[in-house]
Amino acid sequence: MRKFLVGSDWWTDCDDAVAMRLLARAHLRGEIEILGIGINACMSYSVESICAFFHFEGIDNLRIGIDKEATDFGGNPPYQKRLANSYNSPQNNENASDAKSLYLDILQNSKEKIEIIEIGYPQVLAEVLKSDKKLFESKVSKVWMMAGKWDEQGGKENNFKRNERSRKAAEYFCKNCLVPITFLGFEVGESVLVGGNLDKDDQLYKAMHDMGCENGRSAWDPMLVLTAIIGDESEAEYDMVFGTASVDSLDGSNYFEKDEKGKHAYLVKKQPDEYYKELINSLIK
Ligand SMILES: [Ca+2]
Repeated sequence: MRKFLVGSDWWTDCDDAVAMRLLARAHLRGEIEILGIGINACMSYSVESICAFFHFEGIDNLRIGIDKEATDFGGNPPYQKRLANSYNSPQNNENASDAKSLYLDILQNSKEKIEIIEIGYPQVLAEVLKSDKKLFESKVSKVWMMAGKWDEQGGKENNFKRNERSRKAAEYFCKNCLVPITFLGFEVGESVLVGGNLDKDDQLYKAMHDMGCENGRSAWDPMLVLTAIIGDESEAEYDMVFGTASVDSLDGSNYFEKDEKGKHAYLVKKQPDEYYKELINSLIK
């Protein structure tokens, strides 16, 4: 079975929650195994709320780590407080592991190769790579990232450009990671609005309602996660543009040098938006 480490900002936006629903369902169906989750934006209720979310999905005892220094992203998402208050979570920000230590521990102790999904800021990934490049390259077979804006040179997207740490981490990670990376960019998910079909007693509906997005939200994170679960970009109905991605740490802008032998690729939709929307909505309902 394919095994995943999952990084998420689990921050103010609810597209992470839609993505986590896809992951939870795939995990419960036995298609994939989630080995651990690393939260890379630290809010008051981060660990408690993600723990509560997975509890209501039917998954307890997930290993959850958090970057406790990442308190500088701002925002105060109401869905997290509501989730945290609705379940007495055994894990919280105080007793959770450091995300980098969690990743290193899981990589060190895994006999098989692991895939990494990142739907948030890249500083934990960059720190793991920096601290043990050999381990990373021997244990990680592929990285799937929602990041960047690839329909123009110099494009800017939140996960890379948010603050100095995310910008520096993005530059470092793109420059130094020799493991293949598939990027799903801002331009792919923006116009695909998912989650408008949920029942009102569904916790995911409530999270989206808290955000004012109960009629649907851009599917950046869900589209990336679903592609990773399928495990084949073409089967997930995307073309791949291969080459080498880079990020300028001064302003977070991203660039792409096309090369058929490149280790990086960004995704281009093969189907109209409606195709991805209906598929994701059917899987999260
Ligand atoms: Ca996210």
